[in-house]
Amino acid sequence: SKFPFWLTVLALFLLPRAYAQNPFITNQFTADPTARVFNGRVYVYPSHDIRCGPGRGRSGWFCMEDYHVFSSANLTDWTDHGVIVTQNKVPWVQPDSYAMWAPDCVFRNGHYYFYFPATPRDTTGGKGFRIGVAVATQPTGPFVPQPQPIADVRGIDPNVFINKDGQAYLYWSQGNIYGAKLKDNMLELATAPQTLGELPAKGLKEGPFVFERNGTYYLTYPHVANKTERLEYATSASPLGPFTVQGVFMDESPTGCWTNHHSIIEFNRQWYLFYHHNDLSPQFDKNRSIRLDSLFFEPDGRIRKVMPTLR
Ligand code: FUB
Repeated sequence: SKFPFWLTVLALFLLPRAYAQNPFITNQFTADPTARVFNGRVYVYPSHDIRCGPGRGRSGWFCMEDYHVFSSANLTDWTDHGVIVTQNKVPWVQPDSYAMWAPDCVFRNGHYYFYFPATPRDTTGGKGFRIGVAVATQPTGPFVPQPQPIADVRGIDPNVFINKDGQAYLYWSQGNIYGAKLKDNMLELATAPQTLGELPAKGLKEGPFVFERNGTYYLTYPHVANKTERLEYATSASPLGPFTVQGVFMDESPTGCWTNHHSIIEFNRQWYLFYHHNDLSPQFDKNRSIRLDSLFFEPDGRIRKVMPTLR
């Protein structure tokens, strides 16, 4: 009853394909995945792309009206927990604006804080995106939106990092990347917004995601250096910098999805990169889908380039 050699070869050939699973959410379009580990389970908070139509958003552009959360214990079987925040139930959001862009969610003091950008009803403080917070006691909600967006923040792509000393930081983008300390209530800035160091001067930088490993703070971000976004990173000895650019850890897509947007987690002693592409909508890159791949560090702390894997 020895296992035949040819069957071993066949199994080795088939196994990676059998387990490859990108894009890993296929029941809807998803983008901008922020992954977090809560209670030994991975939760992913992405944007939710839909198809625009007459009277529904701006044709040919991003169109998003709500957020779902997904979770998994093994990164293979995913549960869709349904809608957690929807545009017309947030008091400060312009109704039917279809601009619920890239979110984040963190846990602190018994509460889950969900940060999301959207366009406001009241533009007396200026046009453009603001960043709001919704609060829950479970990672799947119900999330209760705050009545107003965070004061003194204008921009998109919120990211929250909680340092090991307990201080929380908010990062966001508005062409460049900005950061500030958050108050303990997680709802207000404690310091004025600031830039973070010598990031590339040219080309859009957005989607910041900050994490710490072995005492080094990594600021990772999509950057348009050429035609489409590639993922780059910078490092610092402190959460607000100054950061020093280190390089690219995911190249531009050869098939031309204009955006990429990511997050990085360590789960069961392995690091993972969550990001997006337009696998389920090859003709229209504003209908995206989220992927994940393993991520590795060199012994000196540099991030090894991630090569996307596909189904
Ligand atoms: O999903 C809408 C926008 O596209 C995000 O806010 C950006 O980061 C880019 O992915």
